[in-house]
Amino acid sequence: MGIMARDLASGDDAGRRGSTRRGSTRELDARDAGRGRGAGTRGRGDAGLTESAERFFVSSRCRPDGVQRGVVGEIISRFENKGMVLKALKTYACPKAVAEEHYRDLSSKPFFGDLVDYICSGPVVAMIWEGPGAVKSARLMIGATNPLESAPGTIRGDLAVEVGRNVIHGSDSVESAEREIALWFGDEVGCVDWQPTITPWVRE
Ligand code: IDP
Ligand code: MG
Repeated sequence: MGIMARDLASGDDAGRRGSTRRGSTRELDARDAGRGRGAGTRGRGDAGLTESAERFFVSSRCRPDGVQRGVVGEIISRFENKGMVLKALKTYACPKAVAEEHYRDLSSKPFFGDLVDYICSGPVVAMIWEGPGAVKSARLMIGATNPLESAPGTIRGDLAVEVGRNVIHGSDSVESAEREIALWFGDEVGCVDWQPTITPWVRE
């Protein structure tokens, strides 16, 4: 079973911060994710995953300074302009347990505590983007972890200067994307199964 934000957040905390969950929540787990990849199939919770498309989890970590700089719109524009499809979006006050689970692979790092505190310190805008090769493509668009080493033209290269304030998180593999989608959107709130009418002009 995938771990969901609602499993990690305490009852009151989840109710207050998790906001607008549906009455009946559904969980996206590895089986669901796999089901979604079959040709012509639509697994529950797959938010419209198609055979040639990957989903990609992005959280634009906008603290008050980031919001004032308008980086959420900038980031959305970049993925939209690339031709990726926005499948889900929500503004979220991240509970500490979700942040710790999200970054569990970094739990031994000295900056782990600061990183978790940072993610929880202001609103996070979480998104699911879909498109062919979306994970690799979006990682290229995001740029290197250290913004001073991110190429100009990348999101971090253009919008950030500090590794601890590098504006955006992006999944580093298809597997982590599915894990992160289950964690942040397991209840499917904000997920929409749709394709833009312009799709034939963007994809063969
Ligand atoms: P990524 O965000 O490019 O995938 P990761 O290695 O997964 O990079 O690290 C997650 C986040 O942890 C980074 O985006 C950054 O905010 C923070 N981080 C990584 N390395 C350092 C560091 O050496 N010092 C402070 N923060 C770091
Ligand atoms: Mg990472």
